[in-house]
Amino acid sequence: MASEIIKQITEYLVSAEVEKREVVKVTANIKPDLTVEEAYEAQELLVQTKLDQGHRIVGPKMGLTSKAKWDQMGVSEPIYGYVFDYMLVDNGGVVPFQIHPKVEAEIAFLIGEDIEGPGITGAQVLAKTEYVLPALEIIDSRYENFNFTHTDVIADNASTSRVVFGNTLKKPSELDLDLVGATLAINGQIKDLGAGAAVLGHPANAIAVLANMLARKGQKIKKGDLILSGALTGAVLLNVGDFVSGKFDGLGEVTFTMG
Ligand code: 0L1
Ligand code: MG
Repeated sequence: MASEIIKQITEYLVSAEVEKREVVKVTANIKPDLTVEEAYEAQELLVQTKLDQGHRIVGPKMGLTSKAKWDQMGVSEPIYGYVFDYMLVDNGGVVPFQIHPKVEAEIAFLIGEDIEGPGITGAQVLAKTEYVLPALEIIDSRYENFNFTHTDVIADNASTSRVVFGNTLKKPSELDLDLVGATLAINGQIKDLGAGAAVLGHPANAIAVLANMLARKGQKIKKGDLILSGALTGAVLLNVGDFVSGKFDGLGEVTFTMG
């Protein structure tokens, strides 16, 4: 049973999302000493709130998966959140503008068998992955100016807002995912680029870390989960009307317009 303060944090963040309103970070406004455990408790309550509203989980997502982000945030572990069905936008579609969206190019994993930690490796993840596919993740922190601490962003469902999956599905054995390059272009101009190795050396490593983090809570990755493994590129700020294109080596193109 969640404590009153956890309920207050969850309500604060859910209403900010629904009302498309940025708010002061939880650690400045509600609980300065918010721990990682409490932040995931608030996230779990946020997830349960959405499930109670009738939304469906598409899969978990990994965030803060690069060494550069760890140094920036003063942490040594990625974070995770959850993607829901209402967050999905068709490839080529219009993404509704929320607060201050940013886009990242990612590789998604469609999981073919349950993956239960601890001790899971990237190789084990690849063996249990049905397909990999390209994705553009739109993150949209509910916090003013993306100003948050590690625990704030965990409570805020890792800034998750919208996701556009591409249409090219490949078996993981068909690609060297660490070598897959991606470019991110806005209105025809390349704004950033990267490769799979930016994600903990190999995107499958991020999924392995997820399995091991979930195991601490007695949870696992489930068959059928469609999981974002983390950003190959930096996060690029978007404006209304922007046309966004992510091109992935061997995995095709993903596009959307910012509505
Ligand atoms: O998906 C991500 O890597 C984002 C994690 C949260 C950090 C941010 O909002 O920049
Ligand atoms: Mg991301």
